[in-house]
Amino acid sequence: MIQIIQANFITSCTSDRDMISEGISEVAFLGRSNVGKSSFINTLTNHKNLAKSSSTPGKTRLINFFEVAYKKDDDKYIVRFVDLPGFGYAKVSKSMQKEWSRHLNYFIKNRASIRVFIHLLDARHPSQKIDQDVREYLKNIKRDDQEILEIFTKIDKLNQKELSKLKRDYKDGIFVSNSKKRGIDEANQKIFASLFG
Ligand SMILES: Nc1nc2c(ncn2[C@@H]2O[C@H](COP(=O)(O)OP(=O)(O)OP(=O)(O)O)[C@@H](O)[C@H]2O)c(=O)[nH]1
Ligand SMILES: [Mg+2]
Repeated sequence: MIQIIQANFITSCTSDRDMISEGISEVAFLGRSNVGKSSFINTLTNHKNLAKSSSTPGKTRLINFFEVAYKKDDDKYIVRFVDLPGFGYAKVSKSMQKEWSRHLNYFIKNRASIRVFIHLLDARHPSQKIDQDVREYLKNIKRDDQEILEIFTKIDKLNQKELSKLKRDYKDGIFVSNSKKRGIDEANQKIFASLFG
């Protein structure tokens, strides 16, 4: 039985210069703006407002770090969750979007502590161009000691038939609802397995 027994906010980093030091294994959450990254961190850790979520896209603008303690049998494992700003948020200026993506790209590629990339996709729109691009991008930059997990959010918005089809189409996917707390235990087991084998 694997459980998260503790989670707390560490810090927010705005640029490469104020980045916190590495060393502890990290899980990076990425995906389109509004897909439910921050909400997923909250449901995984069983906290209401650890990561700030909002119905307004573009809520997360900094790189936010959380310290998380997993418990398995009698052992405790400390890791970090990293909540990243969403891609494709239209309501900021082009130059700001460019600055963000440059900064994020640098972070994702150079952060040695990242062990797991969590790519979140909206269960209702699983094959958007931007997600295909993210999938390719992650495959290309992934090192041997890193894993990628694809998590489909908002499955509460699908009917049974649509969900079955999605599961057939994405055999390795993990399917969750943050609002209905579905799929969360399985997600935690898979994240833990990706981190610690
Ligand atoms: N129905 C439903 N709504 C969800 C689910 N997960 C998140 N939401 C809603 O989707 C909206 C966006 O959620 P966030 O967690 O802020 O999304 P985000 O990916 O962190 O967004 P950015 O920080 O802007 O990149 C909020 O209104 C959430 O309540 C889910 O599983 N089901
Ligand atoms: Mg967010």
